[in-house]
Amino acid sequence: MSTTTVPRLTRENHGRPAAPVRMVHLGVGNFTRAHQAWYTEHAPDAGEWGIAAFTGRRPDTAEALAPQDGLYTLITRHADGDTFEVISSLSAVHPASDTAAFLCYLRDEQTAVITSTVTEAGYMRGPDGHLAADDPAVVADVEALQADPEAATRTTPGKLVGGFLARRAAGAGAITVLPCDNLPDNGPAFRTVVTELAERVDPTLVEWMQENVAWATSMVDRITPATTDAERAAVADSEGYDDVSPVPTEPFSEWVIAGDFPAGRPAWEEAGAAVVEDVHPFEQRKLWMLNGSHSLMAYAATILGHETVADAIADPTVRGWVEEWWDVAGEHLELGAEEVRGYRAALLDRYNNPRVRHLLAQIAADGSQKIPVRILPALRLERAAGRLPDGPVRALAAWVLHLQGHGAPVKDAREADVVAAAQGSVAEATTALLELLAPDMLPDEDLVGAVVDRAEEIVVLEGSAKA
Ligand code: CS2
Repeated sequence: MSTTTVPRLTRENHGRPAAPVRMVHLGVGNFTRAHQAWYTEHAPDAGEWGIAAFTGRRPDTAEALAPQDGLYTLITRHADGDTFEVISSLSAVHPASDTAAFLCYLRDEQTAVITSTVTEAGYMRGPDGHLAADDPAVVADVEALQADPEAATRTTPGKLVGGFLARRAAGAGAITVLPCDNLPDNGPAFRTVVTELAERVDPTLVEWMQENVAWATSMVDRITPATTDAERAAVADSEGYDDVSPVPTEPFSEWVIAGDFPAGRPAWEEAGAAVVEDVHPFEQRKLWMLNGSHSLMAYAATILGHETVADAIADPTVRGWVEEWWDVAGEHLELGAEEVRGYRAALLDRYNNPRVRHLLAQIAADGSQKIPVRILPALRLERAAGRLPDGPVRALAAWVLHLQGHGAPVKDAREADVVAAAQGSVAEATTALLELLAPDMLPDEDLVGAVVDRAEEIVVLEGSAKA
């Protein structure tokens, strides 16, 4: 069946009626659609909790989903076949530039939760965790909001400050911000940058935020590759309708949430989410074990010529590097050894799923934001204990090589800074990059020497892989 002869997916022929908007999502992409929107779809009160989603880096999602009334197909790729499901939770999808719509939702007391997947870079934070106040986009947002509280903004913290100004003016009351990005302590991290931006725009707003904004924290997990024509064709063939924007994902999913929801939230726990007192042990396990090994493979394995996670983990050399990293990272987790073992085994199964084509080049993006939270914390703890294990050192070495032109192409929110720092020898590059992102780890000649050694090894293997 060809995609041109089948009807377009719409609410007239599929899914549920749009639920009233009670949540606003910032940064809608494939991950949100496989994760938060899927949990909302499966909550028993889904009919009361519509999401108004705003695009982030990919405005075309709004164009693709508008003719489909926000509907799309989630394709769950099991190792032995696909299952298809229409997700109806996005009641509206707007381009990031639609400030008027965003402010309108924020003025509505029915809006109870703001979720975000704006990537690590979207928080506009410096290496010390504070707002990157000198960043030109932040400066522009502060000036714009001082001049006009309804101004269009460029950054996520700026957008929230504008939204809170509107909510305060409307007297719409309490709201929860629930970040869904791969950052440690994402709630407090978000609160810090937004509060610091608010202080610059209107210090009285900070008081209002203290009384009215709850900052929840969450760990999110579901491996979700980008969509290709193969998925569009698979939906048309199997389901008999045309969906220009289906989302492929893996069967596994996890969401661990802590925080207060004074204005309510969907019953996500009924859909499999875990609501806990403290997200930290779960988030550390996921960030270090999953995301850390992802970043290691994204740099090191692309240098050896691998394209996907499944290709990379099937290579015994890469698998050995991943295991070595897990040995080190696992030592520092707050969870017990048994749990760490089980988690490692589950990760190997997930990585080995050949039907999830997860491109390493996609994971390689934004290393400046990822290496400091995925790899450096365990390396820092090892150095404090006087050790210098290969696992994290190799990940750092592979990232330095990547910035010097090896393996996956460089795409980074701080591309100009990190590429400039990576000039010169590996030793010089390592020192300059640590100065930029983790100055507390310097000076450390032994570490720099070890990075040089691991980098040399990788370059030798790169030569043999190409031969
Ligand atoms: C990946 C994550 O692109 C990346 O940096 O490590 O998107 C990863 O696939 C998700 O966090 C899995 O939950």
